[in-house]
Amino acid sequence: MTAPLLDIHLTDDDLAAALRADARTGLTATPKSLPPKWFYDARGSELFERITELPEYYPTRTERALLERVVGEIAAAARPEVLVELGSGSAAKTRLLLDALTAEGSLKTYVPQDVSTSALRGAATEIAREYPQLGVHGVVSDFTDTLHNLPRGGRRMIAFLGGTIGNLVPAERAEFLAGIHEVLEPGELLLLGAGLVIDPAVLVPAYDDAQGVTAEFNRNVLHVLNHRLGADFDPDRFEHIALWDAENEWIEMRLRATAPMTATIADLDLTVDFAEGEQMRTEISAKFRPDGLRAELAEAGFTTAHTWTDQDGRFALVLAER
Ligand code: AVJ
Repeated sequence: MTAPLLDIHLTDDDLAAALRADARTGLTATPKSLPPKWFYDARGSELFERITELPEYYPTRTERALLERVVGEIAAAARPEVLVELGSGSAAKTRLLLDALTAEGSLKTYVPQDVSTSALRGAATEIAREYPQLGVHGVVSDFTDTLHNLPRGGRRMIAFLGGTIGNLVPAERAEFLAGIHEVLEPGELLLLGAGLVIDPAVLVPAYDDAQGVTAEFNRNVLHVLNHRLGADFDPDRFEHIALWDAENEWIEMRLRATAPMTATIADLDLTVDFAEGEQMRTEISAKFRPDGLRAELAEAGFTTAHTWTDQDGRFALVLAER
């Protein structure tokens, strides 16, 4: 086995500065909001792993089963030499893809990307050991603004799975997809996983589970501000809200102040007041219609090669070509 390469384009200082900027912007805005990327410290990542195992949270297992069913078709259609995986957090899907792509015989290099150096180093080392014939070249970066730091050369397929595209509002999505289009060469590919618009009676409980794991995940962003920015939020006095916005076709998670509160964010020299009942947006998770997804990809310059969906029409995998 060759030790994996690791390019670090994002330091702890960069991350700390980004958190400070996001917290200041979001907490001084009206209405207040915080970006979902800050859920994922060690505790938040663990809570997300628990979410993926909840009976109500269908996306992860649906995408996985779909991928299991069609990964051979994806491999045969795509035949990439390089697999780039954005936000390579969870390893199970990676192995499905790597198994199929190595069986197809085209794959030479795996490029996992993540914001966490420690998570990426661990995952890259593990994959390098399991797939000794593959070159592994990890990239520590923020996927929304560091696409240009991806290694070039060899026909690439960028995989962006899990439905994380849904965390972006339409304008951000357009910019993100155009950015991917820009870094790809003609003939290179994007494999996108996206949650579909389904019955809100199924959708909403997936983001508001009976055990309250999602509620704790939502409140975790306040724990992150407490630990990383010396804030003094009382997370337990914020209530979890998940609602379906039918017009925008996204799930919106919010934290609702159950009493009037003042929080001090020491590292920002900032004090923020919450009125009783005030709601702060912490995440959108947009759901798509296959036509809409293809239209957004076309708008960014892609041609859509294939769309696969599960039998219940809950999740889609789209293979798009530059
Ligand atoms: C990891 C962004 C795909 O939007 O479904 C899970 C995050 N939020 N439960 C999603 C999440 C609440 C998840 N993604």
